[in-house]
Amino acid sequence: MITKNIKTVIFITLVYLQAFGQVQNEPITKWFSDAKLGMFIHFGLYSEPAGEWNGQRTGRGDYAEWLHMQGNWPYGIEKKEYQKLAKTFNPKNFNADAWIKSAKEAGMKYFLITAKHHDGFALWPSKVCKYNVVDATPFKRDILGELAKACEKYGLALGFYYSHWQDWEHKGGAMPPHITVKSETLHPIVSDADFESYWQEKCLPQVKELMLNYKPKFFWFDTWMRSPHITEHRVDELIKTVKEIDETCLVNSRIGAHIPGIKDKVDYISMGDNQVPNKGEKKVWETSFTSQNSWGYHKLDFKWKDSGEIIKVLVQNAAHGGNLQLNIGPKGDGTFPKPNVKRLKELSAWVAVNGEAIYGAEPSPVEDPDWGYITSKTLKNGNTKLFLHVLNSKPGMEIDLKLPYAPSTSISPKMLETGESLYWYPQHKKMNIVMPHFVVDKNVSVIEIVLNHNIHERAERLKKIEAVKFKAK
Ligand code: H79
Repeated sequence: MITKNIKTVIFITLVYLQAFGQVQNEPITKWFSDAKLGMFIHFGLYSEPAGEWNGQRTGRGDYAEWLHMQGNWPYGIEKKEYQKLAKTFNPKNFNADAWIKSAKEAGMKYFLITAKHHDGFALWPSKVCKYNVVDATPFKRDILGELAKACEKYGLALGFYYSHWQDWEHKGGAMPPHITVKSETLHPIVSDADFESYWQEKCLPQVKELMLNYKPKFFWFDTWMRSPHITEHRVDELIKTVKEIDETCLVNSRIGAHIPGIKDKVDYISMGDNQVPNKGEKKVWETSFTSQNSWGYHKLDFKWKDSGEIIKVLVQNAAHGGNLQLNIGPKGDGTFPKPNVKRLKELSAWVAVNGEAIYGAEPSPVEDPDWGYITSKTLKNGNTKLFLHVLNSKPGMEIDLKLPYAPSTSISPKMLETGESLYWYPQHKKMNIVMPHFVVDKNVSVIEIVLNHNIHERAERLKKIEAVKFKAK
């Protein structure tokens, strides 16, 4: 009798949890906002020439993935000529397991790749268009399929960049406005009717194909502020194509960057290329940040960002509720360039000791200080833990932490990496903290502070008390 009752209680509880519990209420973007760090890959026919055409460095802008339009500067390369690259595309050292393993080791929680970039070439055996890695190249392997398997093995969420607007293979795909101006004969302006045929024949069917074949967790579509042909109606159609198959697959705002109110239609916001904002957004967001100046591997581009800069962007974004998507352009043989190998290892070392201050962390509960950034977590007991990310720390340097109220003297700040307790003294609504005499990390040193209360509740309560006091006056 008793066991029967217990069973009934458990059953009812389970039903209740299923229907109303946390699992159901969790937003579909939760994994993405917790992730903080992802890997972005630009890989395609352009990876082998890597920014060079006929012995000439490609033109203005220097984006290797723009070779089709930037080679033979200023006219761009003829389509037939560019597409010959497929005949020699053979990244024989490509190893999906190695890519995803290094992403995992560097602390990346998800993986995003150019399934199709502007040149219109597909990295999977698309039944929709033969201009793809299996039908058009000697390599003949399903790059996306191998990566999807590796992502599953290492527990990374998989996402696809799909160029839905620009497509330089299909006669109806959009062309960059500046190139059509230079050479109307090489690159004619596309009419809306032609674009519609591209949209129905290639774009929508390929996105559907990607959804069904590889079950991605998110898409990264790409427009800029002026993107003719991408109407609100077409954006709605594309979102529907994704969501009809999987409602939880996330879509980004650059599906229609120029459309008013676009942020309300999508799941997450994509900043402009390499744009690192000074404040957050109402929704979760990300910065796609490339390792060189170019996105695809460029052998003559030596503007490699160092790991210090990358880690600083990571903490700045985390403090404002955003992710960092670090872009890598693998070389034509399918391996990562040496500077990337080094930077991934440096990133890996930093997140190995400071990951707690990033993953699953919330934006700074107080305003940005001038010495760095702050993230926070709410502990199981409801109290707040703060992480102070101190940039370019110097021995014995003093930093001040402004709080919404006078700090309690029982607080004990510690270095997250070494455990060293730090000397500090209170001032009005402020903690003055003295940094260690041996610098812990020259880029970003993290201090952890466990408060014995919840910072938001405490601030709220104080505000109410102040309001009552004000009325009493
Ligand atoms: O995939 C990467 C870029 O290829 C793509 N978005 C990132 C993630 C992108 N393409 N164009 N843009 C972003 C903005 C437009 C840049 C342009 Fe230019 C300036 C087009 C012509 C002048 C850069 C420089 C591209 C060609 C030359």
